[in-house]
Amino acid sequence: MNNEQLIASYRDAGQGQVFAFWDSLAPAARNALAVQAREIDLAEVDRLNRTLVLKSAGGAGVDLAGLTPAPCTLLPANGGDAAQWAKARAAGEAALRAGRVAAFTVAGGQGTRLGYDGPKGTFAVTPLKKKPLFQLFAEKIKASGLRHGRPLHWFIMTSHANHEQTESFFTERGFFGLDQGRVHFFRQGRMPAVDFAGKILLESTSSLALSPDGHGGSLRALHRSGALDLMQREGIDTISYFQVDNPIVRCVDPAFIGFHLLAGAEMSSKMVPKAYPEEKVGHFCLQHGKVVVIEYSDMPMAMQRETNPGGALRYSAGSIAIHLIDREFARRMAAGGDGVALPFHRADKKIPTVDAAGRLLKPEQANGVKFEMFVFDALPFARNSVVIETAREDDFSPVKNAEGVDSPKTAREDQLRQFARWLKAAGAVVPVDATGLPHSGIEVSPLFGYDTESFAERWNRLAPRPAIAEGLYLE
Ligand code: UD2
Repeated sequence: MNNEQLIASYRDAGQGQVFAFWDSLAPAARNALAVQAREIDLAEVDRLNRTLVLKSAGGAGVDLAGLTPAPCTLLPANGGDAAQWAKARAAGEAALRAGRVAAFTVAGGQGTRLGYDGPKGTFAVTPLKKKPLFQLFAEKIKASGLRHGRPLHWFIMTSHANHEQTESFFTERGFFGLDQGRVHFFRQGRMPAVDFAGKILLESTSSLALSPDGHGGSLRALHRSGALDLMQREGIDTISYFQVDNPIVRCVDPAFIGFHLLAGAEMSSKMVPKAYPEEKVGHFCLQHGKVVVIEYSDMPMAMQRETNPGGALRYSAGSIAIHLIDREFARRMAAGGDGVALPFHRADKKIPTVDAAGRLLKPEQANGVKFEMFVFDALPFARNSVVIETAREDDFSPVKNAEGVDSPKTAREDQLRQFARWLKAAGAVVPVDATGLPHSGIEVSPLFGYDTESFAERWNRLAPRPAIAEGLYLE
């Protein structure tokens, strides 16, 4: 399609304003605008305008009909079957030994709430060594590979805004000891923002207002980037999905992998019981016989506060955004068709744009709509979706806000508590406060130990054992 045809297609779609400044643009600026304009699926934008933007202000409304809490496999400590967990763990370990699993981090978000200017994965999180999130994950992934005798492939989804910075961060730091050939970066897709009349907004006279298409865009991006084909060539059929903001996540968890594979599931999830009704996590529910996640912002607060006769929260299973995804399921979702597609969600935002004279405008209030897909919306399309419980203190302590809940401070303290628990379980005496926080700043490298068992194995081989004191670093 040449530029004339491109411009005509926009005019025909009622989006001619995108080229309002075309005649005044220099050749390079024209080219840049045309490249962006070609990236847009105008039919998709038109569909979203009809279904999400023009239909109603403030969102399309999520279908809450017939919701019940989703069934979950509980931890042995909470009534689950210990033999079943042991069997699942063995099956997961076998899959890791066979090289069937890849790690996958979604790291395309903008991290606005944290107020950190850089890719979130480069944010320093550990208590002593101030390791960045990416290094922590790299070491966990390396440790798992060493344990199972099969180094893992690691896929990292970036955004257009942070891709180069992310890649050079890894290059400058020698890929944190990983084999560079097994670390794969790819960009997620972008969607144009529109005003409340459905018109695509310009960010400048020669660029569109584009933003990442949400973590749900990861399924398309895995496909488009060739990652799924690479996995197929490598014999990988299971993708271990986690978010970049969670330092204590188990990047690959044998028991979880085992439950997923033994059930023949196409997409599985971990849940933690919600800490309090207002906690900002999605809820695992069952709807029309399928597992769905209803986001905190979509579930009425009265429902979030509902309790069972015993007083426990009825919708207690909180989504911590840890999933296993079957490779071919990801391919099917990415291809779409036949009613198979992730829905888009509407978010009303303040979107910098230009006025009719091409001057930059910084709106004071929401002036338009961004479109995002959520990966958990794939769950109802999956065969045999499994939800298992995990212990919050071993899997979830995200860094979201600069201060208060889910902040660098809470994540640091949760790591310290975890190190103290591992030490105590291995027989060491560790002075802690009433919340389990050790009195001394200590740190354990994932290459020393990454869970109670692997830590104890290594600790028990140490002779002599170091004193538990400020600055103790075990690597
Ligand atoms: C997400 C979940 C919430 C809960 C919580 C746990 C949604 C809508 N909600 O909330 O239910 O599980 O996490 O921590 O997901 N990302 C991309 N590209 C994008 C957008 C996000 O890669 O276009 C990544 C981002 O880098 C991060 C993750 O997705 O790793 C979560 O994004 P978020 O911080 O916007 O999600 P949040 O905290 O609203």
